[in-house]
Amino acid sequence: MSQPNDLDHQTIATDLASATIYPQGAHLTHWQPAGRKPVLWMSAKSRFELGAPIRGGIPICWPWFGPHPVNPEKPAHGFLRTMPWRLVDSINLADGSVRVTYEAQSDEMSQQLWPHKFLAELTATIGPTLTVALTVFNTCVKPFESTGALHTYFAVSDVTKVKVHGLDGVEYLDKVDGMKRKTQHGPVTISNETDRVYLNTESECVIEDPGFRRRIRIAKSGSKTTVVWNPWIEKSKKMSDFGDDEYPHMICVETAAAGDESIKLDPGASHRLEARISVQAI
Ligand code: TA6
Repeated sequence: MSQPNDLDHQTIATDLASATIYPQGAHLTHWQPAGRKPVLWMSAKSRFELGAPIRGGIPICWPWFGPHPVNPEKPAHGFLRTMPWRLVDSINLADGSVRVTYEAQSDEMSQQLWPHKFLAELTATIGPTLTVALTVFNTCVKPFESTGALHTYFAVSDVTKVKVHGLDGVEYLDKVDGMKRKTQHGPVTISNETDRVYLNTESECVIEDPGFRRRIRIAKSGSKTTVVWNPWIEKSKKMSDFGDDEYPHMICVETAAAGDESIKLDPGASHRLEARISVQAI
């Protein structure tokens, strides 16, 4: 089984926080503010192989979210998360945070999967809070349309004890019930496989975790869709890179442009999808 060190990665360690980022997919796998537990969840069974998605942290899903809308042979959640990115900037900010910038651009392989030219930029500002932003530029001579997400996996003590606030009254597509449109009542709680695409919401979400005695806030911009996912028992067993006993310790709250929402970019235009993550003790 591949190990975390089998793939090139960058580690950042300051007095304020530590983080790990893999140039493959500009994939942030670890963020831990000083004095707190790690905030992002990683599967102990994740693969660390060229071209294979990493299970956990913040996968970048683009230029489509979920299965390809037409051709199921194409990689789920697009190809950006398995492309090679390059570190183009790393700067120590005045407040002690570190901001790193990675870039990837279309190439022959990507254009076989998706016939458009683009430049993608991922910035991560690492400190007591974490700000992650995906900016995509249309470098093509024709418009293109995409969907995507910062597919963030959060570490929790016990998912059955967690509440996700911020989605009360929001309509969602229930992917485990035939994509039925439903309305959220109160906080989201998890007691079985949960895969919901919350629509037309720009709200901040808060993961309330009594076991870890913390709240994780996820504010966002450039996104009108929030996805909440926990695979629960049977789906976990079907994923080779996800331990059978791991589902109680994670929840995905994803900052997305998907569901009813897609991003249309004219030549030269860009879109920025941003998540701002912070932690409070309770
Ligand atoms: O965001 C939830 C979801 O779309 C689920 O349906 C599940 O497929 C999950 O993403 C993980 O997808 P992956 O391709 O990373 O295994």
